[in-house]
Amino acid sequence: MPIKASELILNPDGSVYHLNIRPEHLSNTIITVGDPDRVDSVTKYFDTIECKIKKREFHTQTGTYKGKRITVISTGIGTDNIDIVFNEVDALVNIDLEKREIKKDLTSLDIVRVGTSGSIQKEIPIDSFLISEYAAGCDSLLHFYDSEHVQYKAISNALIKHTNWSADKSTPYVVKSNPALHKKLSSDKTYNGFTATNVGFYGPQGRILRLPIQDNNLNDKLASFNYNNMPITNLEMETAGIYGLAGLLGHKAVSMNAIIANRATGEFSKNPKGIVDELIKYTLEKLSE
Ligand code: R1P
Repeated sequence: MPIKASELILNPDGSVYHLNIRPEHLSNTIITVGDPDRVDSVTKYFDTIECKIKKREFHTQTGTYKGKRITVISTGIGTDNIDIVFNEVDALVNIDLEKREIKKDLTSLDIVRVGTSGSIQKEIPIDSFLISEYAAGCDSLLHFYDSEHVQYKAISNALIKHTNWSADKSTPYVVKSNPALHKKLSSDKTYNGFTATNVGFYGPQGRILRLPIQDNNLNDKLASFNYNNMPITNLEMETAGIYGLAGLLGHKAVSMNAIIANRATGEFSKNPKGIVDELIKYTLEKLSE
């Protein structure tokens, strides 16, 4: 049965609904960034650019870096957008858009997030690079999918117990990076991390401006959690969704974080753009090796 027009929405030119791109616009190696302006910050290092396509917060450019074809896509902020980007990117390679049928031979994409993040450990300083080996999703995205088989339940159960996690909040899910891609992007320049992906920037990450929060000690409890010598290292807003959906769809993913804030010391980078630029160059070099 073909997938109905209401379920897989295509634009009149055959492109997928939100990303606005067609299969020929996509490389099998993808860099995702949160900020749409960061797409140019990546592709300014490219040898060639073959397309630039925008719709809403989703800006896409495909080109080559040292001869390697790479697509850069902005996701905007949050795992709700990750749901859109990952399902549409997957449809571009794994669904025959004319027949509206899942292809027999599936393609596995390499997907690298290049984003910013705040450390919650004193020892992981601002202006460093962190690569997320594991991620704990405090959003609910993965719970909408049949996803038990990609989750690390023993870790999430330990986390729930350690933090005395309120049942009013979505149950955290723990997911993992692709080991081969994690290894390829790791070096002595990267801290290895366990990233907590939060559903907001203020209350959900323990920031208090005017509103009191449900658990004043949540960040301290996350920082003191330790599963087999693996503490939670940093907070951001996409990685767990990326790992969860990549795992379910059969893609390889890893998340690279420029640490621009340290929540334990209260510091913020004096040059966040500079460290993001360094992480972009590092990631492009590693991908082209
Ligand atoms: C919040 O300011 C945003 O910055 C971080 C968070 O994950 C969230 O998307 O990443 P990006 O800089 O990649 O957007």
